[in-house]
Amino acid sequence: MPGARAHLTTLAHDLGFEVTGWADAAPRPAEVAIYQDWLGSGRQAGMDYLTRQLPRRADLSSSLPGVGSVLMLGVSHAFAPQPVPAGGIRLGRVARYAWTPDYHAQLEPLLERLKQEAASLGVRARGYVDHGPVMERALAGRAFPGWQGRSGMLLSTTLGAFTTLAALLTDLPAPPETPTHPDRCGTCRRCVAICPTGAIGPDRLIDARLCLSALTIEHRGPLPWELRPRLGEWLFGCDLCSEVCPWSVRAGPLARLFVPEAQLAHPDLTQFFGCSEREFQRRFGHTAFSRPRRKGMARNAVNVVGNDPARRGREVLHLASTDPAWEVREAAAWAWGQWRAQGEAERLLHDPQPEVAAAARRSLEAGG
Ligand code: B12
Repeated sequence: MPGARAHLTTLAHDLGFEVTGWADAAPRPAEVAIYQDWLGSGRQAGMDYLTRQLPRRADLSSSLPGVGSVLMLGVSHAFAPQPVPAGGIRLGRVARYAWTPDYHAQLEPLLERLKQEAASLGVRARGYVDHGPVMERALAGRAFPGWQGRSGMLLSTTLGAFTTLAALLTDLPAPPETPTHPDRCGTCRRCVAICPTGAIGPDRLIDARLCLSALTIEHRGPLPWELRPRLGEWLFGCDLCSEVCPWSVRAGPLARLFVPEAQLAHPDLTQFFGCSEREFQRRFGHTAFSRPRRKGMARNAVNVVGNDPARRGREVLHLASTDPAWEVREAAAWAWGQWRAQGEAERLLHDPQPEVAAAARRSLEAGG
């Protein structure tokens, strides 16, 4: 249908997407090979769903038969700093994308609206945001004025790195021309230099075993001992490689569609303790914190407090020491060690869970 592409693009902007562009949906063996190689090297850590997605990512027609072109959509989550609410223990940093209620839930209805509009034009469509079997960055790199930066982030010339992506697969034919967007990283290596764990490879791909984002959001169980100090103040996700990027600095805090909440930017750490998983989900189910679940957030909170140079947040460590989840008590045993609080660590020597007792021993030994 003539004009369908322009019509859908206009609607996308009206709905609040700030960057849009069309990409050819044809398979790209070179990108599939990069992905396969990344999976093969183990850099996907425990995210097995990424391996299962390989065949569908490689061929988008398995998700939408007859797919010809993809409308790529970008929306800014570049927020200005939020005020710290009064009360509670508000330590640690949260990645900006989680300062607003879960973006998947916010974008899915907009994708549905685009899909309905497409249907009214006789176009079949299917929307995805984040966890779908779609190489979002690769497609966005073809569709937007942007490129895959040295940090691995898709950098938009207008929005910088703080750009959430979404994709609308359509059975419209491939766009007539696919412009090429030059790499504008130049000699800049700020993102590589700031990463505390060296997670960014020279091939611009991330080793999720080291990435602070993966460790605080996706990793289950105790955090690797040697990486705990390097997590520093990160409670949920990490924005370091995005915030030092000159393209993000230049773009500034321009988010419009997503609205930040100070309570999510600076949560009271005590909220992650003394409640059941069900209560936690009732409070945070609409936010990104629901992914690591209560015990993941409690573990991360303990890590933040353990790393706090001013030793604030003692109450968090006390709550953690008697937490029902052994992973949280294990983190407490480490954190007391960081604080050189020998007496507190000693109390955990007799914990019924062997991993907790072992962590307490290790902490005490490290403390001399
Ligand atoms: C798994 C995943 C993660 C993992 C692994 C990260 C990674 N970089 O691979 C973890 C948990 C670590 C993670 C972290 C983050 N993520 Co994430 N993640 C994903 C997810 C679901 C898949 C990514 C993937 O397939 N990785 C595998 C690698 C091999 O693929 P790739 O990086 O996309 O690169 C492909 C192509 O671009 C191309 N390619 C690669 N290098 C090059 C180089 C050149 C020159 C060219 C031309 C092409 C090219 O080949 C690759 C294979 O096809 C995507 C959503 C999606 N469906 O794509 C979100 C996504 C990439 N994540 C996103 C975000 C926001 C983040 C965080 C910033 C969150 C945070 N603040 O904590 C961090 C950033 C870490 C970083 N520097 O990349 C956004 C990124 C938006 C953007 N502007 O780039 C996405 C797109 C989600 C979304 N819908 O907005 N993430």
